[in-house]
Amino acid sequence: MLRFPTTRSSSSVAGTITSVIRSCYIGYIFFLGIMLAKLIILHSGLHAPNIDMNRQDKLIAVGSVMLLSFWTLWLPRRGQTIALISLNLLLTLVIYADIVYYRYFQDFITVPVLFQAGQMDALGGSIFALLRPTDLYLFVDWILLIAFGIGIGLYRRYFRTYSSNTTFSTHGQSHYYARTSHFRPSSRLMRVLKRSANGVVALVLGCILTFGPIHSYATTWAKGLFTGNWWSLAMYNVTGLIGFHGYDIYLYAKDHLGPQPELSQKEASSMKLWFNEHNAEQSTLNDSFGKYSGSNIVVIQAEAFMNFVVGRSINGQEVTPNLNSLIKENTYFSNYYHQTSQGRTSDADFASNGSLYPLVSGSIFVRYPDHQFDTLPAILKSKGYSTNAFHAYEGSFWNRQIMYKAIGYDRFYSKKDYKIDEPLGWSLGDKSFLRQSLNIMDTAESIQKPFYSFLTTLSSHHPYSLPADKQGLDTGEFKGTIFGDYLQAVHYTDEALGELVSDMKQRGLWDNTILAFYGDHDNSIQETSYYEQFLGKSLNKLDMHQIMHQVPLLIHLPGTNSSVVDSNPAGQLDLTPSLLHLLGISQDPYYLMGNNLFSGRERLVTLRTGAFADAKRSYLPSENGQFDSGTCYSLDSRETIDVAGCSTGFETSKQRLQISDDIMKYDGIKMLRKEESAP
Ligand code: GP9
Ligand code: MN
Repeated sequence: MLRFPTTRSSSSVAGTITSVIRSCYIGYIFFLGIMLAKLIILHSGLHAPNIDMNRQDKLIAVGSVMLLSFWTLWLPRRGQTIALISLNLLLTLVIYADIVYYRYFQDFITVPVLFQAGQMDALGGSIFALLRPTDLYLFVDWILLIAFGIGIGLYRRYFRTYSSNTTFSTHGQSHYYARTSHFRPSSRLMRVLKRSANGVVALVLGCILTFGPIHSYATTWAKGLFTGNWWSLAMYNVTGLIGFHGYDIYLYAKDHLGPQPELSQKEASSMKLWFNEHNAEQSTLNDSFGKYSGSNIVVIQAEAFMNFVVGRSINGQEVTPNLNSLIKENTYFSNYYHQTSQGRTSDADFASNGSLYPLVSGSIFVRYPDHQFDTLPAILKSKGYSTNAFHAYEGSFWNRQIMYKAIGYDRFYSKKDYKIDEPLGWSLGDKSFLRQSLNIMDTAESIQKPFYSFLTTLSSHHPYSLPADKQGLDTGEFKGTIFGDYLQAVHYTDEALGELVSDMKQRGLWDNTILAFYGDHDNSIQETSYYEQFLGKSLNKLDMHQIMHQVPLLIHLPGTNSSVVDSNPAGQLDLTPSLLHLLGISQDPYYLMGNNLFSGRERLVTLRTGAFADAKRSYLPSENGQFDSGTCYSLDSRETIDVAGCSTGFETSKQRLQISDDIMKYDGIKMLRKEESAP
């Protein structure tokens, strides 16, 4: 703390200011106020769903600053001042780094970002373009503090010169020094006790202010966020910036630090053995192996596009006329399952491109972007393909811009790369999105043929409300319901698919490109009555299970126009092994858990819940996870059969999920590769 002689002559403005600063309460409250102001400045620069911070958000902000700083109240005054100034410096830098990073990536800095070298590439030389003159508001307190420090310095200098010429100087030590240097032991003890109590009060208050509102958010509108953890911005809206970083550090520590879980040699060998057997089973050198070698690949993952609409009409109008006519000339998998979990779109993406099961909790994209995987883009890139991902939304959503780089895409075209000439729903309408994406992959100099392009549509996202001029169906009795809106949205996306196919034909891409089109997951509309009304029949548990878990998969093979309908169960994990097969790329060196859909073998498809389907049966697990409490159905009779009939499939599925979970947890592919390359 700054100390001044407190003689009568010096008890001026500066004396008042310094005594105010000396008061630990005022200094601390001042610090909290400044940090709150800075967090409000940060928030006002985000285009966050919550435009303004509400009162609870501000309580969380103050509370979390208190949690970071309560301990400074235990320090003597000089130490407290130094600690608060240091904390201010540190927090201001964190806030500013987040502001600049957010301007480019629409995301906050996380631990994996810090650890992934090259992550900031994209910022590169453009960092100066991201700075704004108004950023200076963040540093106003520093400027004032420096000015104040200089002022005090000058004042002291002046006062010393002045006092050396007066009788006051002969008094030697100031009153202040006199006070502080002659403490009685009891008053010193009192001060220590008082400081301790202050710190504890700040800690308790910090906990209440932070965790009270967070708890109320997490149990209402943000339910499931801490397990789902789908988007940094959603997390920020619940926890505030400091809470966001705290939780991010906690997650990282949980996954990476502490006693690292190690896979035993025995488990590693059995994992390796499983893959050896699986690859041997799936590799089939039949006629279709390599038949389309060198073709371009375009994969379209369509938002909430379910299978029950395929081939159906409403009021005499087909819901998906374009997909229906494509099915007449291409290969259609009529019992294709989505295998997603909490990671929704990102799970479908990973299952399809990485051929491993999603996590029970959270998204692989968010939790393990730094783990090693064998992915379709990376494999194709190693074979000379240009690999690009396209999705006209914020690049940070589902951590895509980090993950896409990690899994082998040359470039990710996100919202900022599109002209928003057809604003629709969250972003750009699918018609324009597909048109612009095709134009990019066909004409961009950086994209050489053959190419692999992965496109994720968005217009048919929940809650499915399209403007009137985009509604092409007469949904009759469903008009005004979410189900009716869903049919409209799917119909619109189907039109977009139709336009893309014509465009591909016109550009001469249809005959040298494999096109795969599939839905990512269900539409979250759970009411059985809608489906019964739409399909005109009553539905049992198995019917609803299939409706909610099946999405269409269409594969166009260049040069063929015969219709093949494959009704054997299949799933998203099967996409990568199947496309590799068509291109003549052996799956042997890779760790992919899906089936090769062109091997001609019978298949078993496992869902994340432990449900499975093979050619004859379908098993639906119970909530308690016990095998016996689940239900086994015969797919011929569609009636329940003795659960024992599903025991082998249950064990197979359990083993698959376990292996996939071990790969995630132990960074298993990296580990197996290391073993392979060991002498
Ligand atoms: C947004 C889109 C939607 O980028 O992928 O994700 P979802 O909410 O369906 O998981
Ligand atoms: Mn989705």
